[in-house]
Amino acid sequence: MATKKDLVIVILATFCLALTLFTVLPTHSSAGTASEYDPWADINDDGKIDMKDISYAARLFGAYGDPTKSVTVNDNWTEGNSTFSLSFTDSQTYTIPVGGFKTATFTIFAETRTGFDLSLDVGWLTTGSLVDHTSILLHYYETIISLPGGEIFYRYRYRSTFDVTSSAMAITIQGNGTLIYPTTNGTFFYHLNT
Ligand SMILES: [Ca+2]
Repeated sequence: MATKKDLVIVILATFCLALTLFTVLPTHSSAGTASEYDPWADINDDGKIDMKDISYAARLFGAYGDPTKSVTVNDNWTEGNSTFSLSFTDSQTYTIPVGGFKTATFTIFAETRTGFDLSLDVGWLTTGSLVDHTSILLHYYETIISLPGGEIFYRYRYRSTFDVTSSAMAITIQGNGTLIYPTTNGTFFYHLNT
């Protein structure tokens, strides 16, 4: 003997079948269609809403419970920072293990009284050896006249994201201090993300 639950399943299945038959051109893209993909409705997480999702819900029709959903977060990241103080044309190198991450974002804030460019070298290391690198000149973006006698402070701000293609990266920041105003002070930040 058919139960009420069975009847509901039959009605739902019939409705879905009719829906399928009257759909002229099903598409995987949400563009140009009346309904948009909702990952919460994709019960089996296969990237499409179809009978498999609906039949699963139909089988559980009438059930009650706690609506809290378990979510797995795959995103993983780490970050760090360090201050530097470079005299004259000294340089500071940071070697950062980046294995297992996809992107590395580097941010530098610095201040000097020279007004010359800072140079930055971004290197990719494999088993400790430099396999590739790129050199970048950092230009100051702001001048601040803050001292008597016309001394000028220059501020630098840099941020860029690189694809990780090795197990470690070496970041070298080099100052361009003069004999008169030799010191460049700043902070280096890194953020690694999967
Ligand atoms: Ca699905």
